[in-house]
Amino acid sequence: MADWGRRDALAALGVAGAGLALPGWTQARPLPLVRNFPQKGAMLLQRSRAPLLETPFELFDQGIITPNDRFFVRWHYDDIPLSVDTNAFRLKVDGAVSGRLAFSIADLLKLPRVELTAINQCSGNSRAYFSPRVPGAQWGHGAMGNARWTGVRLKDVLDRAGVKAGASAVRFSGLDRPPGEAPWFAKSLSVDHARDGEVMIAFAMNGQALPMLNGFPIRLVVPGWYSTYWIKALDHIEVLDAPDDNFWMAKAYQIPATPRASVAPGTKDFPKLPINKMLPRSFITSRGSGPIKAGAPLHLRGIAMGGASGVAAVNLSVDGGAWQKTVLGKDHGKYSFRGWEMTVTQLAPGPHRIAVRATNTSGDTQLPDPIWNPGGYMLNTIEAITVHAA
Ligand SMILES: Nc1nc2c(c(=O)[nH]1)N[C@H]1C(S)=C(S)[C@@H](COP(=O)(O)O)O[C@H]1N2
Ligand SMILES: [Mo]
Repeated sequence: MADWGRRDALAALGVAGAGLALPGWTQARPLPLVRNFPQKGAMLLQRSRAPLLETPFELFDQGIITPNDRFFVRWHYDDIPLSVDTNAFRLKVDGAVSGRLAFSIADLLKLPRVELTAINQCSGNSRAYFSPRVPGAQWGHGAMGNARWTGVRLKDVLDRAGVKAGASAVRFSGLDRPPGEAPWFAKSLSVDHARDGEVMIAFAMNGQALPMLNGFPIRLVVPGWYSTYWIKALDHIEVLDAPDDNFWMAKAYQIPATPRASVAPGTKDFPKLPINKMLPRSFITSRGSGPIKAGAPLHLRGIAMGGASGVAAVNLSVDGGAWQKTVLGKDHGKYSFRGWEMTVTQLAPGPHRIAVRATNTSGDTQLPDPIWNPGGYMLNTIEAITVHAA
């Protein structure tokens, strides 16, 4: 509680948003580390109800797969499923289909299996680094995770129900319930996207059942798209014959229709569109603390993502110098984190700024200048660390 207080007080004073007053502030955010959530290990507590749990950044240095018990958690509403009777559970498919269907878990398990490693990243991952600050959960970089998902193709489920010609969108919702008259949490994809053969209904994560807080018994996986679309505890698929005008599609999760989803800070009126594909990002995870040896080789490693396409290259720059190519780790598919490493030599005594930049196979790259939008979405500015050689 004391930690919350300190953070809030600093934010209220405008100190946290200043960006230059507190060196190290952003790396040592005072969120409490808690262990009291079911099926979860030590997580940074953003909020208890509805749960918002952040993965401590150090974990990303341990490998490119995020363990289930350390995977971040985000729910909009308090009333979330705490247990599910898997025998009684049904996934209903209705709307503009030739036959309404209700799939049991056993029915789903009979469909062809698919497996894919993919990053689940919240639209507001890294929101705490927006300057000026924006409302919403002040996530550091830990509202993302990478897992091997096992499940069935959404297309196979839709084909069994028979999507009617002329259908426009497919809407998804889960077992969580809104309070009072609040709008049901539901997101939709175009029919073509829903039937692309990549979007999947996952029942396993890293070879195990999904943790309850990550969507047990089944969730949607929308590779390359922000996880607002990855509906958890999915129990209803509705095929629509017109574009979805529900609150969560038409009003929430809107981004500026501008390059990099960026507008001048404070701008409220701008053409908008629903958030969609992810962008390339990269991080240095081997952030040592304390001084490093001047003149000695410094080994650095980290992770990168391509976003909606694979990682083509990760480059590193020391003190604003030329971008040098790092060595990429094993390729686990275009939607997965990709490890990278590099040894930097001969750092003169003093501070050094080391920046890292990912470029994806579509040619999109990270830029150094910050972006801003009122939702605090899609931050993908180049990340840098400062090391001290002595
Ligand atoms: N049913 C349901 N699914 C949901 C949400 C939700 O509130 N309810 N939140 C979405 C958002 S915004 C995010 S960031 C991801 C988080 O997935 P995770 O909790 O497994 O990390 O779930 C998505 N799916
Ligand atoms: Mo999110």
